[in-house]
Amino acid sequence: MIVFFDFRQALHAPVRELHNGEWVAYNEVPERAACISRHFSSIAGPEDHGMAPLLRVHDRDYVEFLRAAHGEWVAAGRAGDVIGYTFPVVQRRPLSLTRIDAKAGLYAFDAATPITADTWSSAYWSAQTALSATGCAAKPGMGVAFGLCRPPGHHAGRNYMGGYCYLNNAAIAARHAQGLGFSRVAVLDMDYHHGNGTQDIFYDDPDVFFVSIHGDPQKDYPFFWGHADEQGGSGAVGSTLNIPLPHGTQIDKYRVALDFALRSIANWGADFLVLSFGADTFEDDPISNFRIRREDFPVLSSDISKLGLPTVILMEGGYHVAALGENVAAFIQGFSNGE
Ligand code: OKP
Ligand code: ZN
Repeated sequence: MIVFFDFRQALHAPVRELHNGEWVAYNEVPERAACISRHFSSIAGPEDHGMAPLLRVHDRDYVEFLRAAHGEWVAAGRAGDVIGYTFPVVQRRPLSLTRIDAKAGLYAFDAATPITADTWSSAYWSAQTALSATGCAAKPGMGVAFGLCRPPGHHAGRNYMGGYCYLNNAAIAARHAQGLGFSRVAVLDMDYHHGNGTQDIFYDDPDVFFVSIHGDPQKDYPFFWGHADEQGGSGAVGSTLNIPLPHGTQIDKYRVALDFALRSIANWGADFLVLSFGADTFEDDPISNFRIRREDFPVLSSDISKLGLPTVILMEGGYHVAALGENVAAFIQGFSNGE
């Protein structure tokens, strides 16, 4: 399996995030990517596809904000990471506000997504990693490739960040696959948290099927999205499928949900699969509540490989750093078994 990663993805290192009224150490640490990469003997650097594929998903003003935010923060005399404190929950619209404080709130839905001096570089190369892996999976005879994306992407929307995510790598990959000639692209999101950004980007688009298996948002972040009744906008009803599962879910029930997701993808007639893979379904993950064991991961990936679709696997979450490399390697290994 070819693995893509760029060292600049590890530069982004926010100090802290706001959680339950307290500042806590940032969970999405650079070491996550490092410990995964150590489980692969050869790693390819991504090609630079430039800005165009990013702008097929994200608004230009949002991308410009991401790129310039930390510089504007420093120019305003601030120290530390950019974090907003005023969020427009009603009548949000593209105001041409100039204060960085205002923009930091306009373009975010939470306070878990700080911008550092290196965030743009890391997010940009994470997206390039997704693009290169997609191009590789799309080649006849290749079948599957792994983009070691970090920072992750699935919570980021067209013009907002959130949940440690800035650029939506999976959505950028899906649009890229379309550009390479695939007309029925499915996104399967297996991160513990619902991929609200990816869902939002494709909600009214009948040509991309978004399926997510995740912790029930009644109990878990991101709370406001990922409920079973969210099935796609008018003109695209049925092109979103949400499968929320309760705390404590183990491999047996998870596998039933995955089987349903895979049959739905096959019935929809997918010709390319983007897999948003989070290892935070692991039993000891510090911020999640499923009970998937290390030996379960290759069972899941083996099930997915039986779809027989060209597949790009993109890294999302997974926060038990000591076990993360092994868990991801086990998952990737199960995929390769069928090759
Ligand atoms: C990102 B991904 C932890 C509370 C949760 C944000 C979670 C983002 C998860 N202090 N805050 O989907 O793995
Ligand atoms: Zn997650």
